[in-house]
Amino acid sequence: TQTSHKHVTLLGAPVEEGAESLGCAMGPAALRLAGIRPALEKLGHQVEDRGDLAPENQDTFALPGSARNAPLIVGWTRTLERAAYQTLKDGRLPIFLGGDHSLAMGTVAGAARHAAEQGRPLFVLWMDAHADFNTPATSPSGNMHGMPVAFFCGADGFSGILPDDRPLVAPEQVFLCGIRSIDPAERAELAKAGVNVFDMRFIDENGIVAAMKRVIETVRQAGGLLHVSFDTDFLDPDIAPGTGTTVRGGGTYREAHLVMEMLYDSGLVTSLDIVELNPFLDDRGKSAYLLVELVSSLFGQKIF
Ligand code: HAR
Ligand code: MN
Ligand code: MN
Ligand code: MN
Repeated sequence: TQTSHKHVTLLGAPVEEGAESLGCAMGPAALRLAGIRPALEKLGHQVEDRGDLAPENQDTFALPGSARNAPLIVGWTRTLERAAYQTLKDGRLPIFLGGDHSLAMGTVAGAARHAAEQGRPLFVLWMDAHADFNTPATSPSGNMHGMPVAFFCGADGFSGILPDDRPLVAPEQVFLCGIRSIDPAERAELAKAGVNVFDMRFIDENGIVAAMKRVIETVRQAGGLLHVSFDTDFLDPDIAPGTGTTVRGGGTYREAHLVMEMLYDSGLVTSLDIVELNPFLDDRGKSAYLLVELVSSLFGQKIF
């Protein structure tokens, strides 16, 4: 509505080298073509599109262990950390158009710096089939889109990417939702760290509303800020085929919309990533259009 409109900034992050198969670099273009800007404007929001960002050059940086394309991903992390921090500081709500999920190393770190400056806790809602809690030491693939949650929770193995005193996110302030694929070492580290996990079994048994109520209540009671990181593969592959690492048994059409509707009603969301859309794998824009629909629900689109 006009009275509660947001000042939204779209930022394209065409990074694809954190994933196994290429194509995510076309994600920002596909989300724009599917109408993300007019969808937000129709809901009364003020929207600026800053176009696509480019990574700063880090081609001398190396990480020990298994981390493919680390120099490039580190460049992206530093660029996106600053972009997220600055956009939030300007009082705007950034929507990062991915790009593979490694981009959240930067976006969440930047949101964490902003939250720390505000003296408020940052919470992260991670909608995903995967936990993305590998490190260069545990990753079976070396793909850095499987690592961002471990990175911003402060796991070992990422030193030097950002200054050592960078604000982290406490694992207890991270909620993974929709999880149905975890690697063995990743599972062990995740449990040790104490990240909150609403896996698909929890959702099947209790409903997605129970999970969302817990997230929203926790953030509200803590007076926190909330970053939502939405991986296309949270969704069931039948409704969102356009992503590189589909896992069957995912979120349904209505579950996904309901999450977004509840988040809108909460008024708590302060930053957003839309990631892992691979238009090369999509079916005539089906996944891109669905993601734009979901963003509309997150920004106030009502059924009735
Ligand atoms: N766990 C696997 C790995 O680390 C795959 C995880 C990455 N896939 C994603 N991220 N799409 O959510 O290699
Ligand atoms: Mn205004
Ligand atoms: Mn992911
Ligand atoms: Mn995933």
